[in-house]
Amino acid sequence: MDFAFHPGPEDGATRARRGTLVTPHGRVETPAFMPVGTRATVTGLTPADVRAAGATMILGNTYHLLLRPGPEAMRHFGGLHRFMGWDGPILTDSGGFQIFSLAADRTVTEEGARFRSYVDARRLDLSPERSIEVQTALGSDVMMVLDVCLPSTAPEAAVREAMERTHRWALRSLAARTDRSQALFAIVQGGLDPSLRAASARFLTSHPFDGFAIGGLAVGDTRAQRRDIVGWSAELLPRDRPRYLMGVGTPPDILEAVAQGVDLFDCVIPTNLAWQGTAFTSTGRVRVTRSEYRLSDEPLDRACACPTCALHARGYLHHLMKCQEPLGPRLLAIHNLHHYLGLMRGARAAIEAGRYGAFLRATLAAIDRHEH
Ligand code: PRF
Ligand code: ZN
Repeated sequence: MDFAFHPGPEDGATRARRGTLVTPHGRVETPAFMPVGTRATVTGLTPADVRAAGATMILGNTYHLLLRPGPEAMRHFGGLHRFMGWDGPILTDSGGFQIFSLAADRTVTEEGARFRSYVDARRLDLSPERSIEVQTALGSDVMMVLDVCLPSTAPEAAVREAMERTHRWALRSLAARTDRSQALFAIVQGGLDPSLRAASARFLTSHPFDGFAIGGLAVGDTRAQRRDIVGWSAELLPRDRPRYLMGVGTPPDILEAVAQGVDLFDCVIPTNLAWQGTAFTSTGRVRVTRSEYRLSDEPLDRACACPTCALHARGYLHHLMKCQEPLGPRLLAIHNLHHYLGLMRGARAAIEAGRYGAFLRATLAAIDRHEH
């Protein structure tokens, strides 16, 4: 089965919408959150854990997998799905963001990026064509174009140049795709400037991409700035293609973007914060390492039906984190993913019932009451 997107019912009062992605590895009901499996693993969790938490689609990273184990290994194992034992849909990021945020000794020209591998100090090249070639070896269901991602604070001339190069690279990526069963999404850039964002959305949507992402956010911008940019960008994206907000964010960020018509999300926050001992709950964040939880009999979240909350008290999780037992972050990551994916399930049900606005207000109020 090839890739397709079926837009579904709209909320009505907000711009939130239901939808279904159809991919060669199954269907994804949207709005959806993709757990991040950067190095062919959602750290500490098995594919069965990730599935049980309610995930249907996960994200992998071209940049990390190019460095190790490399595309030859990926071809040897028959692609990322088989390699990691995840048989559901996978979206792979292009490496664009990682080159600009992580790579050492980086030079970027019109041709592409050249940088040094953190694994063995080799010089590596990543051009738009090479990124597509690697994503083809990974065999992901959705590939992303290589883009130029600057900090939100970059000067206007640099933001414009980066956006224009992103556009040229997007067209080169489209021309480089060989396997039409792999979808290809373009990435809207343009920093915090409404007219650049609009120009980027207009340019990219005049070409036959399967979906459109909003990039360049959560890189030094505020929540209010993100909301504005998502609004300007989402408005100009076609209704019949999925809209994906890259690398965002906290539950309020995500739920607000759903109200603006965004369909897809990924973020390392729920899994990374688990490793630092932070849980997301229906009443806000809980830092389980704090001494006040040492003798707590409470589960992380009374409203949560996850295996962690069914069996374990905050006091036990506190103990595991204090002892640096690997089960501690694992139990927290399981809970956090259940929480995020439960919010998305709630959002989808609320949209279908035409009461997304009320769902959004109630969910944000429950978090705010406790976090402030
Ligand atoms: N581009 C790519 N991946 C990304 C982003 C981007 O702008 C972001 C936004 N900060 C997260 N991941 N290719
Ligand atoms: Zn839980």
